[in-house]
Amino acid sequence: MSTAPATHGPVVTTRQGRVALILADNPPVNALAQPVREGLLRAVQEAAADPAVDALAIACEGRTFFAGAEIREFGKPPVPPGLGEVLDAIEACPKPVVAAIHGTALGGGFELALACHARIADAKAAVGLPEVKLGIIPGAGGTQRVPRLAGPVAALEMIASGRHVRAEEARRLGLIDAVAESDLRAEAVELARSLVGRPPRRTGELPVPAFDPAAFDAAAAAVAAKARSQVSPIRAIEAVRLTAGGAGIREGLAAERAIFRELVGSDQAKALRYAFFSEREVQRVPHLQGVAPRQVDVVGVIGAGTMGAGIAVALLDAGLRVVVTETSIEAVGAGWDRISGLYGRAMKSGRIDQAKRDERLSRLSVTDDFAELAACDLVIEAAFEDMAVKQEIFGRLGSVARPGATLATNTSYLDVDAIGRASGRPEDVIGLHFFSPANIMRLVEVVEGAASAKDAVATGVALAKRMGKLPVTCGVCDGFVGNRILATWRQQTDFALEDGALPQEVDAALERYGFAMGPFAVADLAGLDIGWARRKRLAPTRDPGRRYGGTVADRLCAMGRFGQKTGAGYYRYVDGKRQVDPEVTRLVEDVSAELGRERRPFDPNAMVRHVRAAMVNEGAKILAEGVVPRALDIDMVLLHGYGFPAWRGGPMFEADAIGLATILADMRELHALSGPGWEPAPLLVELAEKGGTFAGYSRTPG
Ligand code: 3H9
Repeated sequence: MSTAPATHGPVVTTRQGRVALILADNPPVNALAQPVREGLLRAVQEAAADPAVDALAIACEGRTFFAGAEIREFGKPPVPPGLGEVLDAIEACPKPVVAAIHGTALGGGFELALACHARIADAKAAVGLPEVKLGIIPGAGGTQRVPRLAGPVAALEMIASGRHVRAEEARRLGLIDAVAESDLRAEAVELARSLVGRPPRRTGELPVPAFDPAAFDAAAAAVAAKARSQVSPIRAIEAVRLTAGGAGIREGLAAERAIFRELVGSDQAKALRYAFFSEREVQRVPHLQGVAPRQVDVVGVIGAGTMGAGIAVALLDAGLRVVVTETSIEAVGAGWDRISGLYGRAMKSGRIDQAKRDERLSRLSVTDDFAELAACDLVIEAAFEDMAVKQEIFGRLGSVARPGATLATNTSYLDVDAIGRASGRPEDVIGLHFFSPANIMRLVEVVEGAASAKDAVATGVALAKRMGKLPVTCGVCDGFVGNRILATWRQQTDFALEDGALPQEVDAALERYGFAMGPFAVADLAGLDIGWARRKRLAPTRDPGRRYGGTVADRLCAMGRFGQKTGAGYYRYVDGKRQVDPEVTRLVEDVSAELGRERRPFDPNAMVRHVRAAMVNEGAKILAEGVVPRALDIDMVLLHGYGFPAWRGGPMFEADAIGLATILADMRELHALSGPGWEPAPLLVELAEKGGTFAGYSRTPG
């Protein structure tokens, strides 16, 4: 081999003395697409055969080491060489091969590193096997090689969670051999050189370290319980158990590969691939393409309640300067305590250290002087959810904020247009609907009012991204996308109580469907009083011809049962533990009798079908009204803000997969039971009748 670089498509080999440095470059994330696999195979074979080469180092250009298999190739006929073949060549290489990891080595990328004879990573790098999040299991040795390095218990935890493991922890677990001190590539080459003359340490040939079988069983049981109906974590247990049980590497790899192949074509994997790509697509808002956001350095937050404090923390975490306003000196003190309290908790859990906390709080000021908002480029109002309160604030804000500042309301339901008009400059006004706790939850609905300037909306999107959030842009309607859909399907669960179900039965059915928590347990956690206040406010304008459904909740509230915080709600709470309450059972039965509704045996499947149909029907209305342009926008809201199971893709995706004719039939059944207001949406009828899908739907403008 000459010392001139040898190029095989996206893979180039250079020589560092007697070490071949193999560099791959496949932007943006070095996915192991076919040309990369082929290039790597040839480069490794050449270096192995080259008498002038003693050792090999594999590294990547760009922002990261290999981020895994090319996901877009899944479901298509495989084109050789397969990743397994490439990894076999690396592991079998008679000369030492070292992986130099920067960025993230994920999935097949980390599996490639595991097939090398040693691994070095830079201090900021992370490794992981996130395949379960795509509905599959590692398919190129991850389930077989990680247990041989880190032991089966740690391996199971890592594979079933799909979490990223930082370099230092990876070193402690034995997954990598060294953390680079300064120059990753030079140190990788040096490491390769130091291994020359020793027999290569092949991960696949290592024995599985001794472990406690009871600990493994406990970890497996925990994984199975958490997975609920998601298949991939359960199948991952199977593959790791095989290694733990002493299977040889060949047998293990074959079994792993068989499970991988089986899962890659499954409905859950398809849904999770859709969720992966939609999460990225949703951030490309068609009508905002090319619109430059406004510059934002200082952000104001009006109100330091739970929501305002959470938003302030998220802004500080993103490196911004933050001015929080409150209405009195006492409230300023309480606001400061709330915000620093959140940092206190973050420190306690080890998420940040004292220096970081101090630096973040140094960018915060809390004041009772509204005029200080004049210094802000963007202001987020997080005051009480009341139109009069918000309009009064925006009236003042309109004159205090500097020209060109973006003014955002964190409303969950209220009309952003009416709030915008009160400011006198509605073109600057948008909605930024955060979810509680705002420093943790990823979803933000960016609400575009009828008069909002495009660059104001783009500014909201850009700020949310900068905060590490997932912005979904939508138009104005009652409850926007998420709360509007939630309101409809929650009503179906309320009806179910009146028609024969008990809260725990409904919760169990929806948890089996895949929600992390059933709706009544969630209601108890969130507090029943807010919904009660809203129902009382809307009571005078409620259509008496429509089924109500709120009677059970109203009665609970009238008894002072506001949920977990009062020790009782749909359940009772003893020492913080949720328990079924016979008093609620009686109350539910009494309400049915009073309303004259016959209590029938609860049919969980029917209820789930109705819940799903209600979601999809409302989604169809949202699409037809142009509140969002694409079905995927709706799915991403439900997945990231409402606990909808990701492995179902989202209600609109699932509806397409089931077939819209079936959903329409469910909706007709639901209409018959629930009465006026529950008619199938015209778009659902239209698409079902012509065999269309929501994914294929695009609204004719106008
Ligand atoms: C696997 O490896 C199976 C093996 O066990 C067995 C094989 C036999 N493929 O997220 P970003 C795209 S399964 C194709 O915005 P970031 C992404 O769509 C795989 N495309 O960047 C986006 O495209 P666009 C296991 C991919 O910096 C662009 O790259 N690996 C892939 O915020 C930038 O992505 C994973 O599951 C891919 N593998 O985050 C890792 N990855 O610009 C998945 C990304 O058109 N990837 N793209 O929208 C990630 O977690 C993040 O992308 C990463 C970077 C952390 C790497």
